[in-house]
Amino acid sequence: MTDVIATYYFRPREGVTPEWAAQAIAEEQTTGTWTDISTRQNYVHYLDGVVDEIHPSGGGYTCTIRYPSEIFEPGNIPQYLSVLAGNLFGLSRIAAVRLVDVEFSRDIVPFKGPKFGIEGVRKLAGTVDRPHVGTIIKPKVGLNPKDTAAVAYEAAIGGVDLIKDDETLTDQAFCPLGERLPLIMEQLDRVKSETGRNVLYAVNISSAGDKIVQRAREAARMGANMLMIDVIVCGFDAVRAVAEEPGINLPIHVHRTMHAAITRNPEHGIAMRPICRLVRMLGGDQLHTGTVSGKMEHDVTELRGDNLALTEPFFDLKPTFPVASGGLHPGGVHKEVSMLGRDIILQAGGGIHGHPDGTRVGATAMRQAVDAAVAGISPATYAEDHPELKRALDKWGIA
Ligand code: RUB
Ligand code: CA
Repeated sequence: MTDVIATYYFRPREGVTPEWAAQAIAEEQTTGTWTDISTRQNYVHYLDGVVDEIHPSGGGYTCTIRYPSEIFEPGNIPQYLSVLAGNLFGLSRIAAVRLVDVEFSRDIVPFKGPKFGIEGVRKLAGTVDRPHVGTIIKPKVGLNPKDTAAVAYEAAIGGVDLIKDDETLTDQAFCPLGERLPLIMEQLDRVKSETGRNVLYAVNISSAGDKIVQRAREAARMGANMLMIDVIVCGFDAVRAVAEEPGINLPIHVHRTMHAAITRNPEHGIAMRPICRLVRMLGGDQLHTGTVSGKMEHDVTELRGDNLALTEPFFDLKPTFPVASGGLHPGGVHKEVSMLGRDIILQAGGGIHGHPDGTRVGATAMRQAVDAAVAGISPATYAEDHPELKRALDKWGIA
């Protein structure tokens, strides 16, 4: 047995020493409470959290706390989170605290991780090492199943590798999943017969805790080739439940709506890093981690580290494909690729469907931007003999 090591940033309230604050976290999360207690038997000590190091950092301090792995119930993710990221956020003598990273020990990672991973997803899409291009069907809600499928066809024939539902589209009356999914798959089959390309569609199965596995099973039965789960709103264990369900052999695209409520504040909450590690171990084949040129707040250093957490060696688990999404358009692609590398899925909703010549041309423009970036040619130069890209750059500029 080894320990689980968690790194926290914290800022004590005035008059509270960093040593006291770090110790308060370690005790609250393990065997202690706010005062001495008479029920504490000697044999309980081996479960104590141990404060390892405290360093000044930013306006506060960073510490590492070692948790004995016996305090965790193997496989119980809600319980892991109660230890690593539970009551500590509310301690009133600590002004702010953020879980920055976690190093898990092998004995509490009984999970199989991604079934497909980057290599498996590339195999399905037929790519070797270029960035993938994805799109979110827009408008995010409102289209009927037939029009949704028509947009999917246009995006696929234009060149995207992946199409996904948006986070708020699940199984509403205006676009029932049971109608939308078969119609989209029909259009993707058409694209396959016309071009030989296999385009993936991540259907959003995010739903109640007692329904999501059943919804995944039904989607698989209806011919889905990828599933999408919104991990923060559904809960981490939803990813595991679907990934481990026997008979479902589909890649899982993991979206993270609501994450910024806990990840955005650099002083308080939970960084994206532990979320990356959890999603990878639980079986997410693709995970949103952010862009360097898009519309969502980001920190480039954190983002690159987050993508590394998805792809670096981690026991024997396959790597998870990082997804850059949110305000992306062809003019930002070179920046994304130069900062994030080629093992990346570049997703554009507005940046494809907002192209002046429509979705199909918008998808082509994104692919051209990727080709330019991979060839090391500037977008402006590449656009000289690629009018689709040129029109996109004229509209949105170059990031
Ligand atoms: C992007 C979009 C996604 C964002 C969320 O649409 O719908 O939900 O990816 O952000 P558009 P993140 O391309 O039109 O902006 O990926 O950072 O979680
Ligand atoms: Ca969205």
